[in-house]
Parts: sequence; structure tokens; C-alpha cells
Amino acid sequence: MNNIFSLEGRNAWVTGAAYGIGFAIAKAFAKAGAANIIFNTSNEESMLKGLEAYKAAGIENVHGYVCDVTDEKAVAALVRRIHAEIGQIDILVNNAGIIKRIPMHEMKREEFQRVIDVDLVGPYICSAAVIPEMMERREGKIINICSMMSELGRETVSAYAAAKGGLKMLTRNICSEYGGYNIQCNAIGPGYIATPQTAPLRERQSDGSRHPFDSFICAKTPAGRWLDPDELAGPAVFLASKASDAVNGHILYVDGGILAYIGKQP
Ligand code: NAP
Ligand code: GCO
Repeated sequence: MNNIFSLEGRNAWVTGAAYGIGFAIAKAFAKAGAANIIFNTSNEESMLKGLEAYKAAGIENVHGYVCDVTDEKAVAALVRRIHAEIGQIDILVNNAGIIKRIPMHEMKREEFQRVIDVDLVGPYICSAAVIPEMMERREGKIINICSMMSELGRETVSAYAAAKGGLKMLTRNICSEYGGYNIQCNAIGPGYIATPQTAPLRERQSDGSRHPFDSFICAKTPAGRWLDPDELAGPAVFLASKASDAVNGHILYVDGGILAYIGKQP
């Protein structure tokens, strides 16, 4: 039974995996037997810090690159380099993402566009770059990192919700268009995870009290807490492994039950 969850010999590219959710998923892939972990960030500083972090975690065979997922020429060049230097890309995780928390009517167009470009166009660019080789081999795994905002809205995150809602449908469309090549494209929809991206929502107030959003999210989560990035490890290994070969176009919410819960009565 365990073998179907093994990633033995597989090469996995996790975008934006210097830290946060991507780093946790890449570590899990390595522990599941992946032969090579490939990650990219938008700048050299975080890429180098990422390499140090993997080394400190005892993860070997890690390859870090600087590549903005919105730059299709750079992504195409990176994929060619990976194929030449490392080999086939068995698993792609479209993890790289940003958020800008600004009331929609105050948001500048270019701010809205940047979120859409990184969070939705980036996964399209990276997926389109790896799919031809997966088609040739008639095998591949693509995992998109969606969000609670693939299903729900909230104030100040209009661009992010639009992007993550679109990413949900991009997941289903890649499934529909490439399932015949034995390519499975699924998504993980994390709940509220303690990473740098959500750090502003957990900051202590000047009087030492909890951030109101921190209290709000704990009331919206049945377990009453933020989730840890490492809690995405099992779902990610499942969707990257042969164990999920018959799962396609699925959004696997790893949210501690948020989407099922009306919230704790104040
Ligand atoms: P994070 O801590 O901010 O990490 C984001 C990663 O993406 C960093 O490694 C960042 O590296 C990279 N990145 C950003 N823009 C990039 C670009 N243009 N090209 C390449 N890399 C880029 O975020 P996180 O919390 O780990 O979130 C990871 C993913 O999960 C995102 O898609 C996010 O929307 C999603 N998500 C997060 C949560 C949560 O609660 N944290 C919940 C649901 C979904 P550099 O900035 O150094 O380039
Ligand atoms: C926010 C948070 C969320 C999380 C995540 C929830 O501002 O509401 O950043 O968007 O990042 O996407 O699933």
C-alpha cells in the first residue's frame, strides 16, 4: 500500500518554494523519495536563503533558480534548462503567489493586474511550459495551490479572490484538456496557514492583544487554530503520487473544516 504514495525517482518543481507552503510541500516530496526538488523565486536573495533552508532541513538534491513565473520567456528557458540538466519534470506545483489587501475601489489597476499575473497567469505559463513533455511521456502531475478565496470572498482581496477562483477553473480545464494524456491536474485549497503571507493577519496589536483577524479565523476554524504548512504535506504527496491517478480536476480543501463551519458563536 505504501508504494502507491512513493515519489521514488520523481522530479518535482515547486514554484515559489523558498519558504512557506511551497517549502513545506517540497520537503514532503523529498521525504516521499523524490529524486530532485526544483524551486524558483523571483529574486536571488530568497533563492539562496531557500537553498540554505533545504540544507538545514537535511534535504539534498535541491536545485534553486531565479525566475519570475509571470515571465514566459524566462519560464520557457528554465524548463529547457531543467530538462537538459536534471531531466523530466514529473510533478509541477504552482505554488508561487502574492496577495495585496486593498479595498477594490482604492486599488490601482496595475496592483490588481500584478496579483492576477502572479496567481493565475503564472500557473498557466508554468503549466503550458511543462505539459508538452508530459504529453510525450503520457504521464504528469500538476497541483495548483488554490485558496479559501477560490470559494469565498472577503473585504480587500478582490484581485486575489478573482485569481484563485480562476485557478480553480484552470485546474478543471487542464484536467479536461489533458486527462487523455494521463496527466492529472488537481488543486489544494489551504485554509488559513501560518506563513509570511499571513503574518500581518496574526501580528499582536500595540496593546499586546491578538489581531482581530487572528481571533476571527480561529472562530471560523473548527479546530480553533491556524494551520501549519507541514499539515499540507500528506495531501500534496497524495496528489503527486500514483495513489491519485484516478483523481483529476479536484480541489482538495485542507482547511481544518472552515468551509463546512458557520463559525463559533461569539
Ligand atoms: P509566501 O510565504 O508569501 O510565499 C510565496 C512564495 O512565492 C515565496 O517563495 C515567493 O518568493 C514566491 N513568489 C512570489 N511571487 C513570485 C513570482 N512572481 N515568481 C516566482 N516566485 C514568486 O506565501 P504562502 O503563504 O507560502 O503561500 C503560497 C501559496 O499558497 C500562494 O499561492 C498563496 O496564495 C497560497 N495560499 C496561502 C494560504 C495561507 O494561509 N498562507 C492559504 C491558501 C493559499 P519571492 O517573493 O522571494 O520571490
Ligand atoms: C487573507 C489571507 C487568505 C489566505 C488564504 C486563505 O488575506 O484572507 O491571506 O487569502 O492567504 O488564501 O485560503
